[in-house]
Amino acid sequence: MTIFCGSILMFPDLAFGKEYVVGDEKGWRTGVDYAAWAAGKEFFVGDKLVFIYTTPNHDVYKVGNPNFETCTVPEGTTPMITGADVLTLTSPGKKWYMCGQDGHCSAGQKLAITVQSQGPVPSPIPGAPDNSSASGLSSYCVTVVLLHVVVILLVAMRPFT
Ligand SMILES: [Cu+2]
Repeated sequence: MTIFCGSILMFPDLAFGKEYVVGDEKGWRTGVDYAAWAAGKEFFVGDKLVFIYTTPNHDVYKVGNPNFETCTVPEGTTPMITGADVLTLTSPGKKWYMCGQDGHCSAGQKLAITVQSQGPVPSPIPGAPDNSSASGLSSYCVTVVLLHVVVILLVAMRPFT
């Protein structure tokens, strides 16, 4: 258990900041079911979405729900156009993305995801609510490791008789 806990404490970032290529090998284009792609995936703050597509055939707009539903490009918004756009999920909640090229969104080139606030590591913000079981496990691990350190110190400092 101590070794297991030690691994969690030493390598917390292994379980943090996942990168998702939208559509996997199909990338970002028409003819892909992005609802099916997103189904079953869990997105957390700190994860990244990568949109891979041919330019200038496609682009990526981050939109609100009404624009998403109606496939309307929001006025005054600049799309991402590099063909390999990396987007870090910085806040929890529902997120919507669509292609702004004529007819693409209504042909299914749109993605809706829900971002969760906590990854499976302790929150770096002191005093933040800490209610995930994984975080609970890490706290437990910290306690276990600290107890071991205390016991080792006590044994080491015990006067020889
Ligand atoms: Cu497109």
